[in-house]
Amino acid sequence: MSVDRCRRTSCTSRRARLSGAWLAALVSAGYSPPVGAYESVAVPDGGSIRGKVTFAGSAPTRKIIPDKDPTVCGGPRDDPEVVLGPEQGVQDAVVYLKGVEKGKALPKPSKPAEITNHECRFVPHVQATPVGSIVIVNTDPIMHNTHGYMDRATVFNQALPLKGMRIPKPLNKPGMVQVKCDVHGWMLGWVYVADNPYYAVTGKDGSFTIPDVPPGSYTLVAWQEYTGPKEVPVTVAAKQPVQVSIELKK
Ligand SMILES: [Cu+2]
Repeated sequence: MSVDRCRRTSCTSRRARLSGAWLAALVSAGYSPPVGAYESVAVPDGGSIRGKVTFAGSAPTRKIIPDKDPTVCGGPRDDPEVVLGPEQGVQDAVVYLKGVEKGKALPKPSKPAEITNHECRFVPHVQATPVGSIVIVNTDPIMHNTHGYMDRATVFNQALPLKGMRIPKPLNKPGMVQVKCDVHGWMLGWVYVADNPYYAVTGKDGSFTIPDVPPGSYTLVAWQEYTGPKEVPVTVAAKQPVQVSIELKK
């Protein structure tokens, strides 16, 4: 992609440096050109997106049958695939604006995000954090092996044999990370890694607010682990709230 950019300007020598074997080596080493990177600007006239995510129908469940460490992990249970609150509101949906090029600065968390192995569940089950890092925690007196994937590629893979372990791991690439445990096959969690600040995780009633959005037209994505993503167009006017309702279904 940097080659396209070079075509419009004059950077023949840079193109030459990045050509052929060099570029292949960089790409295979995980390098991706910083094209389309998010730009931080002042947003004096931002509007807000307020909305509610709902689910059509009754909440499906999945059967969990722990086959290991029953004193910590508990017995068989039915876990909801969609956590529903009042009026079909969906808790723990991730809502975000797709492909935003500029806006307010990405927040710097006062401390890194954490995902905790607790009683053989990931707590929180769903979270969102800016690119940066996450601390993997084990509060159980048994071994967990926390394994994060993005598009089937490993993001982190960390054994935590002891209670009280806290291991920081980088989260450099934006996108949805599926978190599993290599010891307890039923454990499942999700971390949305954001490269722009316009995201939210829905509360118990399915509501969310995304503030300080530069006026313009966007694609809003609502994602839930069972239904997958749904995209809706949204237009934000200066200093105005816009209300959005999103109904998810499988
Ligand atoms: Cu585990």
